[in-house]
Amino acid sequence: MTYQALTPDTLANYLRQVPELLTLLGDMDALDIVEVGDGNLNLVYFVGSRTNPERSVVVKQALPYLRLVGEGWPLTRHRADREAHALKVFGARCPQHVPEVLHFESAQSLIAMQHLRAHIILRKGLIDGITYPNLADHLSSYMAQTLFHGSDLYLSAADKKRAVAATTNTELCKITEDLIFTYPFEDHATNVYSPSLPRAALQRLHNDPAVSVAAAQMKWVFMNQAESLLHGDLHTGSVMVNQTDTYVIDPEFAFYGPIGFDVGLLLANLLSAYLSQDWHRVQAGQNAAQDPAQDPAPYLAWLLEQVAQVWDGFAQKFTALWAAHDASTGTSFMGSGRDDASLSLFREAFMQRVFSDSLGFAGCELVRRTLGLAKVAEIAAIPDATARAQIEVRTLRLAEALLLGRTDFQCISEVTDLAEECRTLTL
Ligand code: SR1
Ligand code: MG
Repeated sequence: MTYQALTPDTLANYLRQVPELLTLLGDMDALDIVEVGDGNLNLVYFVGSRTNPERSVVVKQALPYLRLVGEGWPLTRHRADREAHALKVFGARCPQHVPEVLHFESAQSLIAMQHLRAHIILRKGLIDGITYPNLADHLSSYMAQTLFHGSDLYLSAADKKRAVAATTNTELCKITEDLIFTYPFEDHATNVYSPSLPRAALQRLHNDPAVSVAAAQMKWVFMNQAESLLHGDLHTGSVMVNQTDTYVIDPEFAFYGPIGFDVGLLLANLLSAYLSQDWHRVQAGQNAAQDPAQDPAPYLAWLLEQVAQVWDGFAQKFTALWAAHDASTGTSFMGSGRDDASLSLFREAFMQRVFSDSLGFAGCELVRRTLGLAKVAEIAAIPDATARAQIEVRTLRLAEALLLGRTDFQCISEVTDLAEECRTLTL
């Protein structure tokens, strides 16, 4: 069948012809099919039985253009192949945090997967001030498992090179290269500046050669450091949560890149949640008749704990996987017969370099979420233009300090201290 962008009606007919989905969904005449996609790229359908809510799936279909912009920004549907492959690889490496693929058809660019009915998008949960007791533990485990097992520290040199070749993702990498590392750092036509953002804040960033150089250096690392199979777009909109589980979805940007890119994007989006809380918690207090004086402090502290625990947990788990692998195989990336001191020194230096990379990428992500085309709801949905600009100025200052000082930070508490300082800056 030639490709067809599906509607609720045509999707129902499609599903009838897929035996495994027919079995799973049961009575095909009693299905609710709703398009729920609010991302930037694809169609997303919730498909569920009216008679048995347990019987449901999510169907994701790539469009031949960028949904955020429309047909004026054509895009091949290759990303669905990339996503299906990445879901399978990550699912094998970390099954507890990756939704199961139930069906994939490349010709239709269509993936049917496990429906996470009891979960919500993490970004929304953070805007609503919800805490998740397992969040940092789960996300640090996910990153350690996926990033270690895709690297030369685990795979044979030949397998790793085959994996790099099999996962090129030229078009979506180009989106990242342009929209994260290039356009936000110049006065580009695709940038979107919020109405009250002071020109001085913009000029401070755009006119500083050190910032331009640092952004270009991070872009170079992104394009040239094929360390592991990355998720490639690991922001808080790519995570689904509830009080017990955490799932990482949407790896269509997956490719072999620098380990710090996944870590840095996640840290940046947690920091963005932190910097925007003053608005959201005050708003929640004003809207809640029973709790008019909501104190933002506990939630702010919880968010910074997540930042710290995500990094520390990731570093500890990645290093532990590495040490255990070396011990069980009796050899290491360095070669065989190396003394423990050399092995430890190499691991420490490696993790410190990943830390610096992560902070540089976090800085770029924070800049692009403020000045670039693709915004984040915790900031962009603030209706009070002055309050929004205040948060944007703080975000840009934090971004600049992370980007320029990325190799100076020794530990994550220095980053959380800096975020606390930036949160108090005034326009
Ligand atoms: C034009 S696509 C914009 C952004 O949406 C995706 O989620 C990626 O973050 C991309 O940069
Ligand atoms: Mg996405």
